[in-house]
Amino acid sequence: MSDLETQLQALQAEATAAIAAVTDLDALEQERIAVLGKKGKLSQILRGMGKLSAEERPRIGALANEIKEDIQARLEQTKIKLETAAIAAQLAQETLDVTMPGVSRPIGRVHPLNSIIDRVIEIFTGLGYSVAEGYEMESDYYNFEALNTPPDHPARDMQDTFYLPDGNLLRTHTSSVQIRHMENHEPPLRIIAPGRVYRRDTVDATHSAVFHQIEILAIDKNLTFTDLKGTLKEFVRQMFGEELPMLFRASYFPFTEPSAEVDVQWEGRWLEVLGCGMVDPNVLKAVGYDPEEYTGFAAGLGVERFAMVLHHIDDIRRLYASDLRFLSQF
Ligand code: 2NL
Repeated sequence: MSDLETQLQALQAEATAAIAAVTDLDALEQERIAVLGKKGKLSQILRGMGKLSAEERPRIGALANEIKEDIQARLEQTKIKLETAAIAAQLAQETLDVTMPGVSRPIGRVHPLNSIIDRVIEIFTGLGYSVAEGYEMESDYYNFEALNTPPDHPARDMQDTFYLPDGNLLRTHTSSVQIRHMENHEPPLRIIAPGRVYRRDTVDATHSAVFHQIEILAIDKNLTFTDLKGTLKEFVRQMFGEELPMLFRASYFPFTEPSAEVDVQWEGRWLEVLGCGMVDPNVLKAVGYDPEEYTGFAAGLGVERFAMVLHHIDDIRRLYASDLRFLSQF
């Protein structure tokens, strides 16, 4: 056997063993370069071909080709084996169990007070009203004086007010918003003023020192109590989802004349839902309107009271407790 033949057979044996021992694709590629690469072991052996006799050369050449093809086939087979194993390992690692329960992402919801406010705003904007906002800290003038409630007026005893050291106060109703709006706009106007208001009440099941009110106000030529009744009737129809028997009971507010409280019959019971009236001429005068030219109607409702009635809530404090067992019911 020629020297080259021995070398070639040794290379085949060595490469076969090395390829069989390889465990990753990088090492396999290194082995390919070491054996079959341009400067690899096979090329080195074949450099000795020049010294062969003319009759030996084809035989050794054929043998070299055979060995080369054998090594190539082993490389290719091992490559496929390693790639398949790599994919299988990756799949095993990334296996997704689609039957596993998902991660729960609780969806928030609108607080019952906000949902009442949203609904009332939607109803009145549908009737052509726009939302007006103002300040929670007010002067005596905007909260009382301009609303026909002079310092010695009994209404000031009825509503216990938070007075601030500087003489300002926390608004007891959102009427001040409407006074400011009237000062800055000419009639006709229709506005709705939702907001937080303050009273010095002792907190119990039906009283809170901070609560929410929505007032509505319309000013125009020739507005009458009938316009007020029609507006509130439509409001009640949309709010309760049906027409309800309504009772306008004569009442008193300093800023309206005449004044009324409105009861609706719902689920077999009479419920007081809001107060209303024709804007007192003194209020119109205070904002510079001529009461001979313009009239207006106004109404106010307590948001907490409405929420309690609509949702059968027994204690106003539940509305502020942020207890999800309560809130998630709405
Ligand atoms: C109630 C009653 C009411 C008004 C609010 C009002 C505002 C202006 C002029 C005249 Cl600027 N009136 N607001 C009128 C009648 C009743 O609220 O029970 N609120 C919870």
